Amino acid sequence: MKRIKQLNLLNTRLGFFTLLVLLFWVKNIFAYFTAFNLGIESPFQYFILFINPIATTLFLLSIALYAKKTKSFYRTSFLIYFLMTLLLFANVVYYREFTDFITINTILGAGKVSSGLSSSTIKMFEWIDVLYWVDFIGLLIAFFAKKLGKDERPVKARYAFAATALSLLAFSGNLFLAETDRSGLLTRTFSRDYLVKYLGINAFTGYDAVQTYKTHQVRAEASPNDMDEVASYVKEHHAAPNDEYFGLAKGKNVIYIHLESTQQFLIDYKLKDENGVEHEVMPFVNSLYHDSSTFSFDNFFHQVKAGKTSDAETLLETSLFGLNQGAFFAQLGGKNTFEAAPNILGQVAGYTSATFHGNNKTFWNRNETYARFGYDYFFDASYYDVNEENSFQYGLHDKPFFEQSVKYLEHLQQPFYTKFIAVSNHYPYAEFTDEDAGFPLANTSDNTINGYFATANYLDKAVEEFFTYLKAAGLYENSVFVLYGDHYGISNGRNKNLAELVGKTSDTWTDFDNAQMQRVPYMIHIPGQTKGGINHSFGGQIDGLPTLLHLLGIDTDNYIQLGQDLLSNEHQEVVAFRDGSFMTPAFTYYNGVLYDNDTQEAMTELSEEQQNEFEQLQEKVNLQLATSDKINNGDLLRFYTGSHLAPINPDQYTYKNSLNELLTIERTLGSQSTSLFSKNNNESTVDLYKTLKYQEYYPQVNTENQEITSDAGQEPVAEN
Ligand code: GP9
Ligand code: MN
Repeated sequence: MKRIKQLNLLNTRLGFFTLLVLLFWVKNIFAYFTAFNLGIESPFQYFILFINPIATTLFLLSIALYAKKTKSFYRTSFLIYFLMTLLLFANVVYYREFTDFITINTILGAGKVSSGLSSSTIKMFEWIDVLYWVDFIGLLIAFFAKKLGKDERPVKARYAFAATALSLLAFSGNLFLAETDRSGLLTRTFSRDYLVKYLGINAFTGYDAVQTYKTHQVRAEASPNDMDEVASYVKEHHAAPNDEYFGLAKGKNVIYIHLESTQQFLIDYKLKDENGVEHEVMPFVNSLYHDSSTFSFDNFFHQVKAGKTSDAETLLETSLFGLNQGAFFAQLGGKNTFEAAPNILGQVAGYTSATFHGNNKTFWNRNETYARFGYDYFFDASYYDVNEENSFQYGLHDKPFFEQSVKYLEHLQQPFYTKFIAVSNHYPYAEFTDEDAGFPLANTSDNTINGYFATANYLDKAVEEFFTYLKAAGLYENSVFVLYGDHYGISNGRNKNLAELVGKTSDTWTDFDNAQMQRVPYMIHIPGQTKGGINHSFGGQIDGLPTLLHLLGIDTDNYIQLGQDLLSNEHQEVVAFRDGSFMTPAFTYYNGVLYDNDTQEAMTELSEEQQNEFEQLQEKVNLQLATSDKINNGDLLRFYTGSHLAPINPDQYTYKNSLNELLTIERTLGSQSTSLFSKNNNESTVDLYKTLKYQEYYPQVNTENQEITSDAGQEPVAEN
């Protein structure tokens, strides 16, 4: 009898180990499909999802294999299995409430968890959750009832080692596949969803633990003295507001419009189709650009790095840089103290703040970062009707995005500070396949470039429709609009293919040209005033916040901002790129080479005077970047009291049930409510929104003599 038992595979240590690995794997896959929404887009991603629990499960359980004593083998196995199950289970329950995964900070702080838990602990559990524990309990019972034999023989060390080695190998393979599908996964950390989707919950938690530990170390070393140094730097560099413009937009609503991947060269750009007919890419944005109510800038540069969109948000809303490595939002957005625009405007001028964006809230860790920026509301993908037809990899397309946003916007108390993050004009600039197709594609050897103009045109139309609504609804006149490009759309690696389209040649294209391409649109449109125009002053995204605050009549001298008001007479025209390159009206310093902007040539020999000037500029740039890093890495703003802003409690922002919250506020305020809805006699303005597909703007002509397909470059026959 004993013999038979021993032959039974499950009664051996290796058999038991294998059983645990298999059971956990199944549980994990079950959770992937029933509890989480991971946005799987291809069979390849399904494959990665299927295999990703294996490596870490093997690794963790293999630890028990090293135990010699019988008791310690089984104890360790059960313990590890219990902990893995607990982690999975906790994530399942947490996700149900927060649509997010548990971070080490959440566990340590437990603020968010407990605030969610306390309100409805019981409600958070569902019967199905029992499934995560039945196997564990079943195994325990079987074990103590001696149905599961104890194997007294230790696993040979080389087998234990082989299991660990196999798990590491499996992990490298997993990581390789993940990187093939989504490069920069670990360096850029797009979102927690991505880490789980590609590497699994255990790996995500481990990764998060390492990151948390690293940031904790740096922070622990920072002291209030560091803050004093920073404060004196900021004081010295502060550019006083220009009286002519200070307060020009005081009290107005702020509407930021994020023009995804839009470069300055698209402004006034006309794309020639194959018949030589020119098509203006962004006619509506151009009309704003040339309007005397708009402060437009044509030497404005993006300053982002790996955090792309989120870095632009950091720059524009905190006047600090992102990090030189990785995404700032992901690494520190959920941990740091900020003096961000929504917080300042909320506390100083009574603004209500909201971000609108048709992607999941955890992308770029926005949900955690926005809470620390002081955003009252965040309408992410969960607030929109997103389906396969109206969306792509990065979320809801721009036309339905703006259209569906207004049902929330109309309930915001005024004045409000809002940000609309469009996304359709995002790499890979895929051709529209429905009635939104029609704008001509460029004809280069690079499909990414070819599609760029059509998606930018789509964005332009989406913005125009939004403006048309705002005018009809009566929000336009009392709002100030900030339109900005977040970063390049065409990367330096592709620019040679773009050269011909921007009046250059690929043979003579240099890094000088690459640097010039980092210009992005920046315009502040203030209906009713006429002091605008195209300003040629050199500046960057870091300068956005003081510029805007001064226009809103808010002094910035007590805030820790590294940029300078672009309209100030004291504004210095030195634009730092995140890697230490820079741009001034006279020089371009890019990838280690200094160029003369007039000759566009590299300056190989510098006079002593030029050398000095160069060194001074470089020092200035490095100091600005280093100061930003010091603030961000040391979380120095937690020590700063000079701004007199009350500290933020990020746990108060859950970004759930926001519409209900807004309606309650409206009701409570009654006749004092300043929302558009209330001002409109409690009637919705949603019906004022008109949206058309491209082919409705440009109906196809189809007569006997002429047969013109939509992509043959037909001139528009109707604008509306
Ligand atoms: C994703 C969107 C795109 O939500 O904002 O971000 P990007 O890839 O441009 O940084
Ligand atoms: Mn972007």
